[in-house]
Amino acid sequence: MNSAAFEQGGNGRHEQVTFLTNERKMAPARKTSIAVGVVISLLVVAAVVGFLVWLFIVRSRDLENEATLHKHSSSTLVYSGQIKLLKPEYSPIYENPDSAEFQQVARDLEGIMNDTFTRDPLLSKYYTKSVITAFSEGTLAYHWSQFDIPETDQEIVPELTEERVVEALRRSIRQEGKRVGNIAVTASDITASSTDPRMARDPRSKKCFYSLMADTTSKEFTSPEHPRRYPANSRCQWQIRAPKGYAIIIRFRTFHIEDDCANDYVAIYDSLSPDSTYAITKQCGLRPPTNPLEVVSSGNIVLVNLITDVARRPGFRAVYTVIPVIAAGSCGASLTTPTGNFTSPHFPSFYPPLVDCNWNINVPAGRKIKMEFNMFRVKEPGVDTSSCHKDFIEVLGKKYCGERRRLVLSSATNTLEVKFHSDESYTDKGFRITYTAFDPVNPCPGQFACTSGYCIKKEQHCDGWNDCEDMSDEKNCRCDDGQFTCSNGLCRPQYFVCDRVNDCGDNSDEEHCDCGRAEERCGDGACIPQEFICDGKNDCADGSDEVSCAAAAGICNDFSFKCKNNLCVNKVNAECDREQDCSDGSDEQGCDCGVRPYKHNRIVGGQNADVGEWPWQVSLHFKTSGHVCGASIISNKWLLSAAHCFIQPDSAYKIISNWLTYSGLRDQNIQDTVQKRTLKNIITHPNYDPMSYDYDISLLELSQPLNFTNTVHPICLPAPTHVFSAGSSCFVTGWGTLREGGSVAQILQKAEVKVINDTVCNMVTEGQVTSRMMCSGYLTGGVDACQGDSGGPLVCRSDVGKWFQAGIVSWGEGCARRNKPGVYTRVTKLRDWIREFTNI
Ligand code: 4AZ
Repeated sequence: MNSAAFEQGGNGRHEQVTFLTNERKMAPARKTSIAVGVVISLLVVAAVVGFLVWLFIVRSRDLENEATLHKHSSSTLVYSGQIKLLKPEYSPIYENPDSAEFQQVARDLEGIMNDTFTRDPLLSKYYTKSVITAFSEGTLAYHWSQFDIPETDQEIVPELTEERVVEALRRSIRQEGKRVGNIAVTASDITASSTDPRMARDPRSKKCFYSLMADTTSKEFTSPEHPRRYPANSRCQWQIRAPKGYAIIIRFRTFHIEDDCANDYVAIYDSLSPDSTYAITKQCGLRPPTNPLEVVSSGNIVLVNLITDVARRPGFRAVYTVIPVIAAGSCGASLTTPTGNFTSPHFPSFYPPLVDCNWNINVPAGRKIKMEFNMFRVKEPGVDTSSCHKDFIEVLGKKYCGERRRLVLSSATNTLEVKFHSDESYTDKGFRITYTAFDPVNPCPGQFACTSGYCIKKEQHCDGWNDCEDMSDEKNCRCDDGQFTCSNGLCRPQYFVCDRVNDCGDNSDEEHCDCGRAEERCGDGACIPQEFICDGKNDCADGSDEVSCAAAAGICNDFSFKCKNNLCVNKVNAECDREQDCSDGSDEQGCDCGVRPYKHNRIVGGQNADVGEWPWQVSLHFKTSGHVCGASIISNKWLLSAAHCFIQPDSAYKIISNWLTYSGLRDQNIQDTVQKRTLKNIITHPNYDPMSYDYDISLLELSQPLNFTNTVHPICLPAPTHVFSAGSSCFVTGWGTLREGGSVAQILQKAEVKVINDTVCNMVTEGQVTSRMMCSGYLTGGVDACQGDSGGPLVCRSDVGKWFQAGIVSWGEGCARRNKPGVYTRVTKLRDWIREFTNI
């Protein structure tokens, strides 16, 4: 019964309680059987309790332990490299993985490797398999071996080094003799290096594996399903060969891989194994057509891998062809002209691995040589630029590597030797160098000669700015009355002192700026009493006394970020900073803006913008006059511009049908990616004042929405409380005139400008700026917006890499003049007005 009761009840504890409760009421004649029942019950109880204890205590502890162990998941190590075979002699038949010859030798070699690793006391525990993937002249066999380490043995991983794997192979081959079947192997010519297990492919499996033969014609290969998106988790490999005596050049015509190289990438090897010793490069992201990836091998083999995860992109289209090995690696020359230039081999394609070049420059006796690097990228992962032990250029006994923007070197005599060396791994775009002979007595005729070798305009000497880049133009200068003498000898305008910007470079203009006792400094340098900090009122003109107030968490003041639910965040620039600050998440909404889909590279120098570099930039064309003003994309239907582009004495500028907008444009004469739109509406600010240019802002509604692409993308609008701090670098872009009174640009121009302190801005404009305006540029002049840039954006990059529009090009006294920076409409001040009309 009990057991039946147990079985029926299915719950031991409940059944037992009922039984005991009833027991006390039973007659003595039935006591014995009851006692037996009790004993059995107690035993059952004990069993049940025991089971429960095991279930809840012991088992859960085991599960916990298991969970801890799961934190270290199992790992796979793959080592890939090459083995030199003395026999068999090389034959092209080994290039075909389907041939009986390939399969026979591959099997024999795999056998040697299997024996090696299964006999090794450590490696045998984790060894899974070895695969021969290719043969090339030499005879070189390419291999990889896989080791799977269970989660319980993770501490062993550091012991499974490439040295350990190579050593095991060498030792085994030395001991076992050098022959297996038809194969003869030397123990010394074996390499292996750790590689991403996702690159371990077997050519016999045929899955996304290709053998290509390069010749003098251009042939093409693409990522799977290109131009549609590549499949998730693609692991593809292209082995490319060329006839003996040739190298291979691969030019990627389109390249769009996911942006994070840890997930998706293309890796190229100067080998047929994904052996990191021979890696040429690893790339990901979206490359603009102006910055294509082009690589050159050192010999007649190259391996291209595509590795992807779940994110899918269009992938790539590449063309490949051959160049003679002699031409591929040939470089260097004897140069005797008084000026000239030279580049790394195949510039701007990647230079090949394994080259050594010498340039010997010789100019007439009595002259010296000045050499300028216009472009310099000789960068390798993990190389310290102070040692440059891999690829380098050597001049005057010093090695240079890494990435440099500009560098000038001068020789001590009339000859100069430049050496370039690339080793077997990782190559880069290289360099372009120009040189000139100069007279050491008068190195810069009519100009000031910097110690750095630059020649600068005489007026730039002692103007307070480091034009020489080594300060040599600003040393030993006498400062004027209105100037402050920095500790490093620089002269700076007096009003730069204590403005919280390090204008001297050595911070001496910002020392001794303490406010009085019991006072604090505002962001703009003004002093306020300490008790005004975080008192809920704005005492500093820039609100810096109320921005970071712990006690005021959630309390709204004029400088708080206001969430959609009307709660406040007291944090500087809380919007779109990839951290959720508002409880309703509204600070991180509408943040698909201010990013440029194309990956940009410093190779694109100068002031010409690259394709897709400023995808929010718009050109406004008026009737038949062509470009007259700029604008920025703030949504697919709305553009932001200046009011003065439309409010002119000639009322034709107000007529919407007279305008055509061009988005996705770089070159005014190339309109292939352009999206042209007519206007539906022009809204100029009702307070716009054509005398003072106050409220110089307009909104343009498009008749048809824009399609966002790689070259058309909106800019982020800053919250009204967004801070663009004085001294920070921003960019202004446009097709405006290249100088005052000049003609407009054909190619979109970019200029880096600095946000100028409001007090300084007010001084230099003699009080003409209102709170709806801000200054940006340089007081030395030289860099500025100009006529035709009006309406275009001034954009600044946030800490998380998003671009925000700080200003709209509005006015200035001339262009790029000294002490006359550009004046911009302050977008933050008019942010609410923008929202009112556009709901953005
Ligand atoms: C203009 O006329 C203009 N230097 C725009 C910007 C500046 C000057 C003039 C700033 O459109």
